[in-house]
Amino acid sequence: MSDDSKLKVGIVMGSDSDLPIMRKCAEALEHFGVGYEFVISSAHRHPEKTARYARGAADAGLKVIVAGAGGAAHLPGVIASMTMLPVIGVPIAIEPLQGVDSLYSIVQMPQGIPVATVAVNGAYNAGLLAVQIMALEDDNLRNKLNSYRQSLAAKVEEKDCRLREDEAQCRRSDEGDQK
Ligand code: RP5
Repeated sequence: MSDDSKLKVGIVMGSDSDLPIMRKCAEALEHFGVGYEFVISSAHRHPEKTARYARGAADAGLKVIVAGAGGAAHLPGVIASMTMLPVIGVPIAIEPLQGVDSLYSIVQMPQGIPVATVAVNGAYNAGLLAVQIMALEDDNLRNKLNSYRQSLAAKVEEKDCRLREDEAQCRRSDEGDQK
């Protein structure tokens, strides 16, 4: 856990094999100074633990749950069925279907119990979405999100500028070759 006093997001995953991907969610949260905890649970291997965690999450002070799983990935949906907190699902790519299975499992929640779904292995975006949800009631987070997006735009400008400079240099050297 990054900081108990700021614990806001539960990052749950079906197995430690999901951790390399789910760490990216933590990276996003750390960027915004949002506290989190990692939890390994499993809807099919340890349903009791999963139920306990989901049912206690709101009372524990969590605001959002991010749940990642691969294969027949029912973990986010099962958690969502046992809490009123928003749940963001991260489909994890594993063999042999490379995430198509987990994507469909998570995104195709039947009407009644929604799970927000990010891209296959899109754990960083799951963290960002969690921050956006919390920013609805947090001006400081909203300002940080604004700065983050401005930095994304600045990077695009920088890349475009670098590309044009390179092109100009290429044109100059082409002209020199022809003389
Ligand atoms: C899922 O099964 C987990 O989320 C993981 O993505 C997948 C494989 O788990 P391990 O066999 O690596 O423990 O429940």
